[in-house]
Amino acid sequence: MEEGLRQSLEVAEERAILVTVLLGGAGDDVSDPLAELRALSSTAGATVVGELLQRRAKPRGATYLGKGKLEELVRMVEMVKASVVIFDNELSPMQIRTIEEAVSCKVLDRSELILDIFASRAQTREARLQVEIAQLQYTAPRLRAMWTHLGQVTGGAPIGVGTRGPGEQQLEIDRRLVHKRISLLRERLAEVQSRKSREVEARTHEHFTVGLVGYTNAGKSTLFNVVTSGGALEADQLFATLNTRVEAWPLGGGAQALLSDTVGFINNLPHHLVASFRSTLEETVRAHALVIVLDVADVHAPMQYQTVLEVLEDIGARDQPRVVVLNKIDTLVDRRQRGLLAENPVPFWLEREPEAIAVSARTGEGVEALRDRVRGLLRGPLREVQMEVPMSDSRLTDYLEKRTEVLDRAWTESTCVYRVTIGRRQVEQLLARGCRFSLNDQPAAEAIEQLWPTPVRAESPAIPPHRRTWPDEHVE
Ligand SMILES: Nc1nc2c(ncn2[C@@H]2O[C@H](COP(=O)(O)OP(=O)(O)OP(=O)(O)O)[C@@H](O)[C@H]2O)c(=O)[nH]1
Ligand SMILES: [Mg+2]
Repeated sequence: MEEGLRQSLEVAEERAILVTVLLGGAGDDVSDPLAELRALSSTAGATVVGELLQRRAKPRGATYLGKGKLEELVRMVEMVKASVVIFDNELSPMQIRTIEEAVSCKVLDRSELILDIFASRAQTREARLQVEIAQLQYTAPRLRAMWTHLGQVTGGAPIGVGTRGPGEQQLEIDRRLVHKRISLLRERLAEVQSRKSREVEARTHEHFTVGLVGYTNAGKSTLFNVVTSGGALEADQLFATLNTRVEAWPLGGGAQALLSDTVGFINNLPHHLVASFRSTLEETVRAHALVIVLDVADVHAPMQYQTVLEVLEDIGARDQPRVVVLNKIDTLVDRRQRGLLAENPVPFWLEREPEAIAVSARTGEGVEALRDRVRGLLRGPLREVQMEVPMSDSRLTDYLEKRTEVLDRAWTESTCVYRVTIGRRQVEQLLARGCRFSLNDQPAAEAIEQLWPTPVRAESPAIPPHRRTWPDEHVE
């Protein structure tokens, strides 16, 4: 191997060949198996100059690709003058090294590519710490395999691992140092996260919080900007958003939620990476309700939805009510005319998710229906009740006048007796604020359970038998 093939894992401005090995009939139903890797590569800044696809029952141990295909790859690299080969499959450190030796250029796998994108996007201190930990965990073993080798070439002189990544001061990485560095970074991250955790907790306590989730590029940030005062980056690239952003979402009728926009999900996300990004997803886990955004104009939407359900299950976001949003409906006619979609996907989705709401975050169509649905979730099922409240509590009477439907009012000497239509969450909120009142002549706290019996939770949507596991983070 030439010196420095893996000095940097960056692919920006490199000429890339994309490779995927479809194992055991995988990808038969997918029209363009390299579409996502292509999008990831261009997001990372690479220019795709060639693509190679192989179907195999299982990977060939040493080189993943079959012998003939590897030779084809070698010729292709020479012909198109590629400087990097990117695999959609996850490769072992040894496989990377062997393939690099064969093709005489840098070889990356999908996870490393995603890490490179995350590294170039991370802006907050927290995101940078998370990315660096993930890179050290995922990349270090691979670098070690290369290390011994490069050590011979350079006489043991330090080699860089990428300027955006772990940083040049870690050039002399060895296993012990990596461990040490990771624990230091973890400590720093823990400090940042405990502060954030408290903030999330306070928010959840005081407000109705809604988390926007979905596959990367589904349109979460665009929807976020349409319904809030905005400020989130929208871009036609994968992982445009890495940091969580929270803004108020006015729901009409005086109701308001706090909406959070966060990092998108992707199929086969590197486990270590997600493990360290879990705190970013904490917002999601704790939200009172989730809005799942789906790009229904994408032919891969069913796989993407499946990924979203799996990730939600994995991070423990299981119990909140969910609203499924079928986004980008403004593009359907055009996409069908151009032959990119065989049929209108909306009926398919409505059959699967009858409560789903079709919207276009771009044109605003359907956004009002979404708002009304979320307002319904905020209030919970409404009940007509009689509320006796102290006249002196002007905050409470003000709340009832502005945020509930008042059907009748009567006054006693010191109280006001309202007939209102109100939701359970509203009542709970008032109690949490320390308001004192009776409901249907009973103390409010007791009446709640009678008026709104806690429902027996329905089974959550089908989750495939395969569940991603969260390996303990380690460098091995
Ligand atoms: N035509 C159309 N384009 C949309 C719509 N919603 C989003 N887009 C476009 O889709 C691309 C991705 O949108 P984002 O809002 O950045 O997607 P995201 O889900 O936040 O993506 P990540 O942050 O990368 O996970 C952008 O180019 C948007 O302009 C829509 O309803 N119609
Ligand atoms: Mg976004």
